[in-house]
Amino acid sequence: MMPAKPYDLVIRRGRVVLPDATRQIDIGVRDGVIAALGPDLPEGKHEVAAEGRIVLPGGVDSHCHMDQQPWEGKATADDFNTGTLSAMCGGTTTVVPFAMQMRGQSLRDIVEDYHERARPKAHIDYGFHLIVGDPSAEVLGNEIPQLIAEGCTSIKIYLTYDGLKLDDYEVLNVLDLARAHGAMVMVHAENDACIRWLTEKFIAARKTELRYHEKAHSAIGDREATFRAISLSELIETPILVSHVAADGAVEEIRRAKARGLPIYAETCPQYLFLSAEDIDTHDLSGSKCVCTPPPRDKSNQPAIWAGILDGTLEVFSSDHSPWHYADKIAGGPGTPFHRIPNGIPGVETRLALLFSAGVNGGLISLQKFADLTSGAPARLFGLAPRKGQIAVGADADIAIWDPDRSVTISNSLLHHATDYTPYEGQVVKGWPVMTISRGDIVWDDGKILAEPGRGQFIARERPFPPQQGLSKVLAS
Ligand code: DUC
Ligand code: ZN
Repeated sequence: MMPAKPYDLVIRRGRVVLPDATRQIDIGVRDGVIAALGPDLPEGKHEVAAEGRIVLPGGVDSHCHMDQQPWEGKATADDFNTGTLSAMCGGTTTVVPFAMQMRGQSLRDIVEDYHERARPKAHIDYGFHLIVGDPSAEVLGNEIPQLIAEGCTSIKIYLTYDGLKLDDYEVLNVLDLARAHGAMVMVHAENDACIRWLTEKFIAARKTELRYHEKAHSAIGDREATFRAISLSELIETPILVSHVAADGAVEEIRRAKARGLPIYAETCPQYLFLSAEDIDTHDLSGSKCVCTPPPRDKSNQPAIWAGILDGTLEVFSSDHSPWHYADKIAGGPGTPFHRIPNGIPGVETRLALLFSAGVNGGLISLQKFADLTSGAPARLFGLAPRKGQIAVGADADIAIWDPDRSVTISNSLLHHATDYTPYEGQVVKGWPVMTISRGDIVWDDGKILAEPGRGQFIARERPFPPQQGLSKVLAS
């Protein structure tokens, strides 16, 4: 019998976080794939000593904006080079940014352009969600079905934002299409009319300070839009994922929908646990560093977000990384009214450490739960599993090795994104990713960047759900 080919890499004696247990074992990697898990594996060509470390599946960040075409006037600060570099240095091995179609554009053209932007620059693997801002007959009938067949198996829709927002009729069309093709639909669920109406009233009353940003994006509007999205999904009988859940009302609606057996999934982000409306409420424009939508809410909302994480109402923890240079945030100068501050904050590199510190080291969640929120669940829900999202034989060797005891004071100087600030400056975390491995390559080794732009690969994702050919109940009745 031929002797087995040696492993390219063996990760030795770490505490390996498997889907159902944590075990002190070795991981043998061959040809970029996990080939063996177990004690005392034979020596590999390359060895990594992981004793005392926690070995987690590399993070999957299923909500991050990179090199997106101008959004509210300017392009995002990160392209695929700096965006994926930042992700990888934070323990993430797969990102799914957004190919964004606005009114009048061809989605096919946007996706082709996005491939060109990503291919030469990405350090780690990536896929694209399809933002559908103009669900014309051509887009629904031809472009989206082809793009889904090519591996872009998720759609993002907005219920607010000029140039992007869909009305309920259009939402129904998109949901119907997703049902037929087994795609996931992510919904940005804020009530557009409430935002516009409240903004107009505040501005007319000269209430222009940054703190009115949170008030204009009322949590009542989030609850309404979340319930509406759930209702439209129920009518069409197709799953949705509610993006960036920020407040208790939306959590309650999602919990109720799940209790009724509806296939409603949901995501939250670090800004709803580790920032609050207080961070925006500054006398100068420095609070703009935390302006995003939905906005961080009052601190009293944070327990509801934790409760949603703990009871499974919120199954995905993503970053919504959407970086701006600070100068672009404050380009309007002193006194800029809240509604003229561009929305979005960076966070792709700090997402995992913030949750690990407060969640795992804080004793709130297990390592399995952490791995599922940040890697397993997004991989399953967005068609990346079983290749991504878990440490298992046959999966890609996408791995992050953590020092669970390292204390780090977050500072922008530590991070690799292109923007010049982090909203988490000064926050102290315990637990830090010290090595990232992507398809068996060590790409980040405790301060050393070992990857070149362009090594990341586009991942054609599976359809998350079986395509439904039959009529939904309401049409068949
Ligand atoms: N909110 C989003 O949903 N996306 C990008 C920026 C933001 O603030
Ligand atoms: Zn976003």
